[in-house]
Amino acid sequence: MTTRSTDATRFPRLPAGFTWGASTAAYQIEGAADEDGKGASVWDTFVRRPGAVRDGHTGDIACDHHHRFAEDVALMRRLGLDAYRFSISWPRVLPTGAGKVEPRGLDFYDRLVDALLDAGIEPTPTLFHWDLPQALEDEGGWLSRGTAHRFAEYAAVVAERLGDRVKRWITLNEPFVHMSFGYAFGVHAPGRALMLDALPVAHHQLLGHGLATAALRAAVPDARILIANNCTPVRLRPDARQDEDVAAASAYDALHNGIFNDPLFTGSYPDLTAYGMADRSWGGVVRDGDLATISAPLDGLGVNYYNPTWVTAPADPAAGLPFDLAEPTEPYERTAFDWPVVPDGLTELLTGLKDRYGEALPPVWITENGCSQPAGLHDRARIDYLAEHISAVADAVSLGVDVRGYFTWSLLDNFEWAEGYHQRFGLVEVDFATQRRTPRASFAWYRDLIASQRS
Ligand code: IFM
Repeated sequence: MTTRSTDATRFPRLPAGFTWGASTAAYQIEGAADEDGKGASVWDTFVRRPGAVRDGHTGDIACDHHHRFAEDVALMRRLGLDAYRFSISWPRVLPTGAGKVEPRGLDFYDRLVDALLDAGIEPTPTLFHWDLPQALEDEGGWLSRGTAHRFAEYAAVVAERLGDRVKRWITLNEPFVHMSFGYAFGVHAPGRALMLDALPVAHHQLLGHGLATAALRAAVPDARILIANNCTPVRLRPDARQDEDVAAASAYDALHNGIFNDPLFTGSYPDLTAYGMADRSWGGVVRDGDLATISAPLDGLGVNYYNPTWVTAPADPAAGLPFDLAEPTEPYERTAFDWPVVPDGLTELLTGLKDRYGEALPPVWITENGCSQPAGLHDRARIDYLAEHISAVADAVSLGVDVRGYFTWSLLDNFEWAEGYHQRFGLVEVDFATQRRTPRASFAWYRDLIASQRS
C-alpha cells in the first residue's frame, strides 16, 4: 500500500455536503429469522443445505439487530453518520413475496426509520439485498419475469408506509453478484449452478429495478433513487498477450460491469454475441420496451468497490466462458479474505465510469467499501484501508467525478454469506456468543474523520 496520511485533520477535504455513511444488510444482521410472521427467504433455506456455509453458520440470530436496533442506532449517532444504508427483508414484509402484507414486518422498519431520524441520520434502505422470499424462488425466482413485477409491488407497499420519511432509496444490491454467485456458480442462495443460463437473472433484476423505480416515484414524488452495482476495473497482467487477453478482458467487463450499467445509462446492453455469450435478445428474455423501463432516469449510481479483477484468455476455450479469472502478479497487501488491496482501482473505476457514460452518469455514491480483518479491536490495517480508499475517492473528485457520498461496509461484524461469521468487516466488533458490541480503533478514526471534514 502507498503511504498517505491517515491523520483525519490532514485528510483531503471532500466537497461540502458530502454524505458519510455506513452499510449493512437485513439477512446479515437482523436475526429474528421467523419472528413476527416473517416468511422464509432463499437464504433461510440455503444455509440449511449441508456444506453450503462454512461451519454450518446461519443468519438465524446474526447480530440480533431486530431486537437491538436502538443500541446500533446509538452507535451510529456516536460515529456522527449522516446516513445509514440498511436493507429491507422482503419476506418480513410480504411473507410469501406477494399478496398478504405482514404489518409487524413494516412496523419494525417504521421504528428503525424513526430512531434514525431522531438521531439525525438519513435512512437509506435497499429493497433487495439477496433475500428473495422462498415462495417466489419456488416459482422460478429471478429466472422468472414475474419476479420483476412482484418486486415492484413490494416496493410500492414499502414506499407507501415509509415514503413520508424515507427519501433516498436503493432498489437492488449488486445484481451481478446475485446472478453469478446465486444462479451461475451456486455458491450463494438459491444455489443454482446454471453458468451462462443464469443471464435472465440479470435482465429480470434490472427490469424489477425499472418497474420499482416507477412505483417509488408514484408513491414518493420527491424520492431520490439509486441502484447499488458492484463494479470492478478489469486489469491485464504485465505479460498479457495483446489480442487474446484484451478480448478476454473486454468480455469480462461486459459481463460484470457493462450488463448492469449500460442499460441504465445508454438504454442498451453490451453486445454479448461478440463474445459468444448470448444472442441479441438473450433467447427472447429481453422484450420490446424493457430497456426503456430500465433506463428511466436515476438520481444516483451506487458503486460498491472492493478490488479490480484480473483476467486472461481462457486456457480451455471449450470450457464455456470467454475468459479465465487470474491472480495479480503484483505483490498487493491482502485482507483477511485474501482480497488484494488496490485503492487506485477505485479512482480508475470512477474516472472510467465518467469516461464511459459522460453526461448520462448521475452523481455517484460509494455505497460499499471496506475490508475483512482479523478479530480484535486494534485494526490498524482497516484504518489504512479506509484512509487509502477515501483518498482514492478524493482523487476521483479532483479529476472531475461527481461523488456525493461514501458508505463503509460495514457498521458491524456480521454474517458474511458462504463464509458465515469467519470474515469480520465491522467498525464495531460483535461477540456473537453474547451480542456485545465493542467499537474498534477504526470506529474512532472514522468518527474523527467525519467530524474534521465537517469542521
Ligand atoms: O457482505 C457483502 C455484502 O453483502 C455485499 N457486498 C460485499 C460485502 C462483502 O463481501
